[in-house]
Amino acid sequence: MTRQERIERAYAAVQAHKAVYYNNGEYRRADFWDYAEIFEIIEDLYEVTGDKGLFAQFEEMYRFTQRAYTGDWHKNPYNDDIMWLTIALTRAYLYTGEQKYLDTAKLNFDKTYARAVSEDLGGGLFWRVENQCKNTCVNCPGAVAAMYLLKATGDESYFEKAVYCFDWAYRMMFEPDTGKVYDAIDLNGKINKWSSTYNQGTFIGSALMLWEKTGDEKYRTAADMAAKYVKDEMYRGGIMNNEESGNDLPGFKGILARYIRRYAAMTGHPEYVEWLRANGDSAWENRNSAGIMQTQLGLKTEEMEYDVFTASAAVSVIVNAVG
Ligand code: 7K2
Repeated sequence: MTRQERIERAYAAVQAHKAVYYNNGEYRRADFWDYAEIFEIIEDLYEVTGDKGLFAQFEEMYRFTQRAYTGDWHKNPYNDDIMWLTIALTRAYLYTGEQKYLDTAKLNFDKTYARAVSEDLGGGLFWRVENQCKNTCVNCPGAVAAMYLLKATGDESYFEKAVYCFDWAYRMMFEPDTGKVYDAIDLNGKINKWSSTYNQGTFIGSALMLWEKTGDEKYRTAADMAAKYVKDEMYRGGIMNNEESGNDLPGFKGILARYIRRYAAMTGHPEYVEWLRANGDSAWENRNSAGIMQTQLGLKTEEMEYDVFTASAAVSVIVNAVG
């Protein structure tokens, strides 16, 4: 397939998902962080195409966050949710220069970081306001969010925060010899060693951003190992055909896809984009009559209504497979 054909397929996948789920400026039944991650898919489409026509949709999506969550998200007890939406809004600022996106992102990152950070369990951020566990899904997105805020503001204190969150994940949640990223640790010190596509993805992403900034090979090697683990150990280079059950697992591989694209581009490893393409091709062949794809990328999509986040995963894979 040519690059142009891949771009056309990416638009077709986004449009099919919008046709089913988007109405009146909102994605129906998308939760706070589902919304943030769907927002990021539209941003990925901008990154791979440079199409400024997408900015109107950023604005619509921003307006929805204001209507639904107001400008101050502190009522949401999930610190991770706020990191995800910070990432989406800071990216929107970096592409458009629209100051209000950055103002909202910065205010919410700052408040959330302050309430989540502690020295317990070796440092890092708590997952929720009850302060019961520290999870990769808040610390790696926290590091990514801080690195985007550094780019947006030039304020080096965000770099220190990114290092703090990532180094915690590196020390507590990572197996340097295999590249496996764990999920979480609770206050009793019990570690959940389960690995998932989204945690591998944000670990790779935050390591890459720190490598780009510092040139420190520790970060590059960490990204290499985590990328290798997800492609070669979790999936044996094949089709991602799991994470189909659970509230939010079905959307996770969409998060991985964007960081795999960047990994391939930044490190000169085209085989990683080829892997995304094989996954995207399989999903597309398995789409239903509405152009919707389920999250088991190797299985036929039924003629039924899937959850909006579930159905976004393959869209992200196809968008990011443009490379
Ligand atoms: O237990 C955490 C995390 O460590 C684990 O990986 C996932 C598995 O579940 C939660 S994180 C999921 C939350 C994200 N924020 C919004 C919440 O609605 C959602 O439960 O799924």
